[in-house]
Amino acid sequence: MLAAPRQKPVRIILDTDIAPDFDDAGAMAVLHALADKGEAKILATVSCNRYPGCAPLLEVINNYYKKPAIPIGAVKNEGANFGDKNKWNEVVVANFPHKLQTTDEAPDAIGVYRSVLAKQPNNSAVIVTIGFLTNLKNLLQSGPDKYSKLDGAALVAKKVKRLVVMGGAFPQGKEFNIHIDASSSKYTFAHWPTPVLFSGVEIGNKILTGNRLIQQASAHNPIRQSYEYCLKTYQGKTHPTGRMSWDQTAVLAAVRGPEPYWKAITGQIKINEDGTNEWIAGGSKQHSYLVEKMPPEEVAVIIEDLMLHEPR
Ligand SMILES: [Ca+2]
Repeated sequence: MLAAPRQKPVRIILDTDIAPDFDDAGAMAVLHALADKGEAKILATVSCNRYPGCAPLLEVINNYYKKPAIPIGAVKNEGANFGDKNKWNEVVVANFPHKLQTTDEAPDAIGVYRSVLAKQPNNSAVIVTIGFLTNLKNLLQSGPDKYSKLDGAALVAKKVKRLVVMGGAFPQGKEFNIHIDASSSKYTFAHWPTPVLFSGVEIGNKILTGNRLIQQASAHNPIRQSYEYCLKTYQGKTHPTGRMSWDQTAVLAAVRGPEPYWKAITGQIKINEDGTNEWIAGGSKQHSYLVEKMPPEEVAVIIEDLMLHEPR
């Protein structure tokens, strides 16, 4: 049998709030696994969260997977600042050497986005956001600079093939990533010039992972350490069945596409002032959201297999 023609790796920028919840750590494991399989190329990892441990944890995880050259950026000024009471982020960061001591030391995410995007082939980059939309609003509103003569909206239109979002509830509802910075969410989806794919909260709700990871991964693995600590302590309780895998679903869909895991329904999202979202069926924008196709238990196995990937 002939091998399938090798696809070019999908060029990914990951935008994460890695601190209020720990599925972001799982999502980074999935992304690094797909990169090591040749399916993805990680262009940058940026934080949309000013919480001090975010950029250091991005550095720790990128280093663990032997990709220390991946640019790291962070939101500046008015960005949200969220962690969890159990301080899992700092607990894990403290176990590894790292140069960035706090998120404030990372360069502005907008400079990172613009410098990376300017160098990409046209219509090639995929941005995955698994946090707040603050950076992406700022990117769209950015002006020309030393990296590109294009303003942010034109740069995105030229370079970004697709935005994939863990956020929203479909067909309507209220979800954390969207409502924390509702005005940025509203602006971003109203002005984004290329297709946007949403993995709503209802998708990851049914995909539980972590229990195999904490038994089988290396004890030195920061993703295992995140899950091992959080499955006992997160939000003051234990999580014996594992954790919902919202952020991993967005990364998987960004790299491999919705199929065969999910179907995609097209239309248009509407974000309200209070951060709730609605769906306009048949709307003219190029928006779509995932609906279940493969049983969630089967998707969980595929995601957790990727989370168990160890660096080469
Ligand atoms: Ca997240």
